[in-house]
Amino acid sequence: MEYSKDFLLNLYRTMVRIRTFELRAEKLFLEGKLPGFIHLYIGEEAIATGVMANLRKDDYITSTHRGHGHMIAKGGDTKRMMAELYGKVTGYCKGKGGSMHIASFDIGVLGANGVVGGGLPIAVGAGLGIKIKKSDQVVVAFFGDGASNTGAFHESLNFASIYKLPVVFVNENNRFASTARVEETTSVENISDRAVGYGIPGVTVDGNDVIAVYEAAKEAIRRAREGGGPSLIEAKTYRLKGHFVGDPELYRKKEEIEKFLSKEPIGRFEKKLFEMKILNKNLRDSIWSESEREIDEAVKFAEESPMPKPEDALTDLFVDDTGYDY
Ligand SMILES: Cc1ncc(C[n+]2csc(CCOP(=O)(O)OP(=O)(O)O)c2C)c(N)n1
Repeated sequence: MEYSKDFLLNLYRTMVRIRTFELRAEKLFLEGKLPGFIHLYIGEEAIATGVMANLRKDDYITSTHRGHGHMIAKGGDTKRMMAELYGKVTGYCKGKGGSMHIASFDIGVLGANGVVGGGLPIAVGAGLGIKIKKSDQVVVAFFGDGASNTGAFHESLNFASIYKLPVVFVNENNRFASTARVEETTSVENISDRAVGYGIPGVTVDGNDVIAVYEAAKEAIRRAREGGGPSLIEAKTYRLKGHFVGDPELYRKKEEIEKFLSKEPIGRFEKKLFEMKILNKNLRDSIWSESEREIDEAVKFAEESPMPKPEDALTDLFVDDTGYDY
């Protein structure tokens, strides 16, 4: 398939922006500037980027504890994201969500979720809402290989299949659930094989190839939008960093990570764009420095923003008026 130069460069730019954000978050966390926990998406950028290139602003996603990349690719503002990581009042959730729980309904991000598998039933609920409203929006649920072993995964696929909901389940198989290897915890070689049990299409793609992800998502999203129901995409990738920043990583050897560095999505795509003469050294350098500048500004915004007030600790936790008369 033919792609425009702008389209390909936009994919590249999005992946670079995610990587830059993540590398900075890692550095800031190690410097003790960020509270809580940080789980990085480094090495998995092609998945969020390839999927989101098919979505509209009014489509929905649900995300995981490793959700910064999803948020950036869906159109999130890195200033408000960074402020959230700092726990500041200008953050997406006024500093109360932190890294693992960023949500923004106005761009369709129904929430990142610290509960493994927790985003799947939420996506199914949103899919049911879309069906009742008879709109042509779609929902994408992102989740890890570990999440595919939870009850929530199986119930969600079953329910979405029965009601033919417009949900695309995107499994990010980065081969680890915390310290456990996928082959030790998962009954099938390909997580996409599980789609058969629910009567829906399932496909495995190279999750480090942004175009392969884009194409698989395009087909699944088209199908969902046209009323064809859910599907399952497994994007095989590799988590280049620890489970969280600070993870001693006793469960794998350095050589293993080095082996996967040659397959990482940004370098691979960059090579392709150089060969196609779409990218040259100057343009590449300017995309990376533009991205660094964006993140510098995000950090400045976050650092200069105020902390939430203690008396506001319990606001925004409950809905004041549901609109229902119980
Ligand atoms: C229901 C639940 N069980 C256990 C945990 C602890 N936990 C946090 S992340 C994680 C591993 C998740 O692995 P996976 O779904 O593959 O996502 P990845 O971290 O690889 O992106 C676990 C077990 C949790 N947060 N929620």
